[in-house]
Formats: sequence, C-alpha cells, structure tokens
Amino acid sequence: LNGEADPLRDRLAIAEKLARRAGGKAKAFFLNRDTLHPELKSASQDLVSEADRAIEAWLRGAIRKHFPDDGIVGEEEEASEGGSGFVWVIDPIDGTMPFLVGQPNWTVSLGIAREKRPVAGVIYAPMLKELYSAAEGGGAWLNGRVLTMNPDWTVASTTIGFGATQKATPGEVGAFVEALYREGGVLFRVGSGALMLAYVAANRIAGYFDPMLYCWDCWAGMILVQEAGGIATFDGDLGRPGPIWAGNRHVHADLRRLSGAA
Ligand code: 2AM
Ligand code: CA
Ligand code: CA
Ligand code: CA
Repeated sequence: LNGEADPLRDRLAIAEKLARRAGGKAKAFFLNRDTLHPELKSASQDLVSEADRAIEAWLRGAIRKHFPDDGIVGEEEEASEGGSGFVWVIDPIDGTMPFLVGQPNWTVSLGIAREKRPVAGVIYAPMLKELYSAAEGGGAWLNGRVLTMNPDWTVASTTIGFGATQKATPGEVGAFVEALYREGGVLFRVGSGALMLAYVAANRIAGYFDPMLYCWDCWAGMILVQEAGGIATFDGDLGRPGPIWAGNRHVHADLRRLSGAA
C-alpha cells in the first residue's frame, strides 16, 4: 500500500529529467535550424517544424514509459487519456517563432495536472541554462534557488509582460497598452508565454497578461507563480484557450482591471 508514497514528487523529479533531455534534443535542432522546414498553422507567425513534432513525440514516449496510466495533452498531437487522475500538459517548444529565428528565449514546458487542476510544472530554457520547477506546497525554484516574488510591486515598478499573438484584435491590444501606459506601466515581451510566467516568479517582470493562451502554454508557469507567492488565473481549461493574468496580488488585480476583465 505504500508503493507510491508521493506520486506528485515522483512526477516532478521525472519531469525535471525529461525537460532537460528534451531541451538538449531541441537545442540540437536549434543549432541546425537552417535545415528545418517550418510550416504555417493558423497565421503568418504561427509555425510548426520537425523540431516541435519530434520533441513532443519523444516526450510522449518517455512519459508513457514512466507513467503509462497518465493522460497527456500537448500542442502538436491529439490528447491521450489515462486512468491515474494525472495529466501531463506539455509544450515541446514554447516560442517556436523565437526558436526558428535564432532567439534564445524558447522553452520546454511540462505541466502536471491532477483532477484537471495544475499542481506541478517544469520550464526549461536550454539556451539560458535555466530550469524552473515547482509543485504545490513545495515552493518555486530556479536552478536550485528558491523564488519569492516581491509583494510590494505595482504595475509601474518594472516592466509588464504582454503576450498577444496575431489572434488578438488590434483593438484589444491598443486598449490594454494605452491603459497600462496611463498607469506608468511599460511593456515587455518574449515569444514564450511559459518563460514570461517564469520571469514573473523570478521578479524579472512585475506581471504578465495574455488575452489568449492554451493550457500547455501556461499551466506549468501558473504553479511557479503561485508557489513564488503570486497569483495566476486562467480563464481557459484543458480543452479551451483563454486569457491569463499573473503577478503579486496588487499587480494581478490591476492587470485584470486594465484588460477590462476586472
Ligand atoms: P508557441 O510558440 O508554442 O506556439 C506568445 O505570446 C505565446 O503564444 C507563446 O506561448 C506561443 O506558443 C503562443 N502562440 C504563438 N502563436 C500562437 C497562435 N497563433 N495562437 C495561439 N498561441 C500562439
Ligand atoms: Ca505553436
Ligand atoms: Ca506554446
Ligand atoms: Ca509550442
């Protein structure tokens, strides 16, 4: 009866190992990105390449080997169900556009959900040599250092991450930027939503808003922010994209108000 003493810790340890190995494989593609054949998905800046597909396929195989009863939801393949109550929510390369043009700010993002709620996550940025990890009740960590968010920051204390893709309307982008700058805020953006959430947890940006993300973009990062003492809320779920807001309690509330959600 004591076979699995702590099933979540077990999975977090494996997730860290798999994120590093997947990141190493992705880095090999990145260093040879001129040989890739990116294809268009929904819009001119929405791309997928052999690298995204190969890393997701490898991750799915490795997760299945360790935890055959876990479900897997990922960006590039159909969801697969499991009976364990745990679901891996994976993005093999978060930041395909930066990856393809040679920016270092792309990540492997592995979220772990229990009964459809995110409970652990690992975000690995191979070119930055940074591994972020967190599990409910266990704190948020960057390369073995604990992360604690500044509780006093406001939207004007340092820059605010804003991740709108081409799916956002020009009107909603304009309205948010105008509202933010009226309160002394300044924009920050990298092409990985997972990395922007990790930056919130690490006090590198004061908060983050994106009008439309998928669970695989943000579930790992949400746990990081929460375990670092902040708040992250997502108006989507496992099957449906939605907006996300993250920051300390003041910044989180202000970003919701500035985005018209309040
Ligand atoms: P991706 O690189 O895995 O696709 C940037 O704001 C964030 O949005 C990233 O997490 C990126 O993930 C995602 N993204 C990029 N293009 C997108 C699109 N067309 N629709 C939805 N999300 C997208
Ligand atoms: Ca994509
Ligand atoms: Ca993504
Ligand atoms: Ca992706």
